[in-house]
Amino acid sequence: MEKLSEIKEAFNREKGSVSDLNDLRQFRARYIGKRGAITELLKSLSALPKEERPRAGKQINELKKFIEAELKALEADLKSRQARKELQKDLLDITLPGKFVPPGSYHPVSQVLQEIIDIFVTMGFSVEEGPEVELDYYNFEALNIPKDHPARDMQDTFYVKTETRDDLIVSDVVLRTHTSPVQIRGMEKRTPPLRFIAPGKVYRCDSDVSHTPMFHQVEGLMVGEDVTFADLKGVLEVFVHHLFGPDTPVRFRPSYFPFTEPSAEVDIGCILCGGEGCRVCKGTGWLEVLGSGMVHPKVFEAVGYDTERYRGFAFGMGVERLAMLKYGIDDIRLFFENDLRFLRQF
Ligand code: 2NL
Repeated sequence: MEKLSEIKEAFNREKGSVSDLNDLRQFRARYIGKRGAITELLKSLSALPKEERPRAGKQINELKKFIEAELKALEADLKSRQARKELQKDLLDITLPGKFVPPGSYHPVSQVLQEIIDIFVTMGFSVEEGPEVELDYYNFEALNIPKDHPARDMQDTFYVKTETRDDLIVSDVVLRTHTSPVQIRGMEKRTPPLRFIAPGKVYRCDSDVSHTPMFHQVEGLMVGEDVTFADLKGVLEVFVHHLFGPDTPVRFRPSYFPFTEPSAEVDIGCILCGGEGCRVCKGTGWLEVLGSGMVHPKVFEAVGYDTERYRGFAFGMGVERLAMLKYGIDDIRLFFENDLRFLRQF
C-alpha cells in the first residue's frame, strides 16, 4: 500500500516536467514499461501470502489504469501542443502592411538608346551585337583606317597587352573605339541586301566635360544593289524627326571619314535657342547629331563584296551626346555619377 502511494505521488510530481513526446516515451517506460515500477510491483505479487494477492493485485491494477489514462491524456495534450507550434511557424498575418519596394527606372542613356533602336527597328533594321575587345583588323584595318591615322594613336585607343618581346609590347587587340567592327563582322556573315544597326559600348582614352572613357554608340548600315545617297537622307531624316520632333530642321553637311565616300554630317536646328545662336550651338544655330556616308569601296573589298554590284550607306552616333542635347545637359559625367537627384529627373 505504501509503495503504491509512493509511485502515485512520484508519477504526479514528474508528470509536470514532461515537455515533449520523447520525454513522454521515457516517462511511460519508467512506470509501465518492461522494467517499469508498476510492472515490477506486479512481478513481486508472488512473494505475498496467497490470500493477500487478489486485493494487492486489484489495487496495483487500479493504479496502472489510472497511470495509463493519465499518460493517454498527456499524449493527446502534447500532440495538440506540437501541432499548434507547427502552425505557428507558418503563421501569416495578412493584416500587416506590405514592405515598401522603391520603384527603379531606366537610366537616361538606356532610355535614349532604346528610343533610337525602336526607330530603326520600325524602319526594318535588325539589331546586331559583337565583342567589346576587338582585333585591330576589325576596328581599323577593314575600315580603311590607315596605320598612321590619328585615331589609332595610343593616346586615343586602349590597347590590350597580348604579347611581350623583351621591352617591346606588340598588340593587335584593342577595346573597340566604335561599333563599326560589328558591321564588318555582320557583312562577313551574310550577303546583301541587308540593313542592321549595331548599338553598344565603345572606349576611348579621353576624359573631360564632353568625353568619358566609355560611352555608347549606335552605328547603322544598309547595303543593296540600288541603295543611294537619297536613301541615306530619307532614313536619317525620318530618324531625326522621330527622336527630336517632326518640325526639327535638318541639314546634311559635307564631311570626311576614311570608311565612307562621300561623307556627310547631319545637323539639326538648335533645340535650345531655336536657331538664334547660343552657348550650346556656339552661335551657329545648328547642332551636329550624326556622321554618315556611302560605304567606301575599300570596306566592301575587305568583306569580299562586289563593289560594282553593291552600294550602301552607313552612319554613326553617340548616345550620350544625343541624350545631352535632348535633355539640355552640359556635362557628360553626370550620366556616370549615379546621383539619384540627377537620375530621378528622367
Ligand atoms: C560619327 C561617325 C560614322 C560610319 C560611322 C561605317 C561603318 C562601316 C562602313 C562605313 Cl562598316 N561606315 N560607319 C560611317 C560614317 C560615320 O560615324 O560621328 N560617329 C559618332
